[in-house]
Amino acid sequence: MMWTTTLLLLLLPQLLSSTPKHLAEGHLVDTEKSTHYKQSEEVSEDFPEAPVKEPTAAGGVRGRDTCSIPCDITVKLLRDEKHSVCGQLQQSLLAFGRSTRKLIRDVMEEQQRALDILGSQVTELMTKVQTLSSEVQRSNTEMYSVKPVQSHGRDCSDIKDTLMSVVPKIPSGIYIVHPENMDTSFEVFCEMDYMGGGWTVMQRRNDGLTDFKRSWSDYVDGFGNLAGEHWLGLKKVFHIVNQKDTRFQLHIALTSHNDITAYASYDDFHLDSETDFFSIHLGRYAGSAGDAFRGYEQEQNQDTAPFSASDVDNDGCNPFCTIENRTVESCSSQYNHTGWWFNQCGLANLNGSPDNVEQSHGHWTNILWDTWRQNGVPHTIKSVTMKIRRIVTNN
Ligand SMILES: [Ca+2]
Repeated sequence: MMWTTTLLLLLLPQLLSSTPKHLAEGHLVDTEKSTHYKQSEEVSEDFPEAPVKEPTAAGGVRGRDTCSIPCDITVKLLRDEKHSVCGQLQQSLLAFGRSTRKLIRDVMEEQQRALDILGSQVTELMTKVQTLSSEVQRSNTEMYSVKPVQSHGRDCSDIKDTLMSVVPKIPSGIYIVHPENMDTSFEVFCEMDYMGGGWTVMQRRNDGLTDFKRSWSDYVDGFGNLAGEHWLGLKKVFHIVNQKDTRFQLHIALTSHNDITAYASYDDFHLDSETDFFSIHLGRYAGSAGDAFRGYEQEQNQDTAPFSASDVDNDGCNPFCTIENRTVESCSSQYNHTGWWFNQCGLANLNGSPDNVEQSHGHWTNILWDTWRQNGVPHTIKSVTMKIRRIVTNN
């Protein structure tokens, strides 16, 4: 005990002189501060302009033997250095943030400019498309005289007879007709070039763009686009062909998918009134496509048959027919819900579709004129028109 006290007394002055001031004042050099110091030392390598520390300073904290500079100065220097490095880091970070924001802004502005250019290009293209569309429409209008020609007549034959003496060439197109004994006038497409002209078109199928799956009332009133596919309407046709002192012929022109043409012509054609479901009456046949209206056997004969539609059944299948080993209750339903003068269903249905599809969901959808064949196989028909014209009579 005695020698320990003596030793402490001997060492005390030396201990007091080497103790850092802040320790003497009650401060602690904690591990956090040591860590800061080490970090500062490491950072200073990355920033050459920062004051370089004498390595001995570290030793100064740890051991009194190498502490040549007073420790409080060392700590102050280190703190200053830390502040300087932190300041520089902060500046760098700020600068980096600023340049990043600028970069993003620039990229966004560039993309916006690109989008603006694309937008204006799209607008320009749309304008061009619209211009082209209106040009096409205009040329169609000119080609087919979609705007009705302001010359009236009872039907296209009547108009042709009237205009023939005053116009050198009568154009095909849409005309206004007003048959005898009818309250109103309506538009029709007149073919003025085909076989001498004067034809009133009562049906046309050529591109499949018009839906022919229609109800009775549509087939009575007519539908479609007169310049393209259409069904003029049973009522209008009835009034045209039932005018006083007139007789009409019916001409059916067919084109196959391999562009072969054929026709069927009937030298008399008229319809009964709506009370009798617009039953069809046909005269003598002439042509190259065969008489599909009458077919080969009496039960196929559609001449004098009333008209049927999907909602009005006059098809002679009552309660049903057996066709190609199939039980058919409604010919209209079986033939894709089209309207026609079906009779058990018969060999003709010109309201079928021009699409080259043999069957669709068990229905027969094609344009049917079954007597027009090649090597025993019916032609696939891609277009058809039915048109009527006055027959010159002596009385
Ligand atoms: Ca039936």
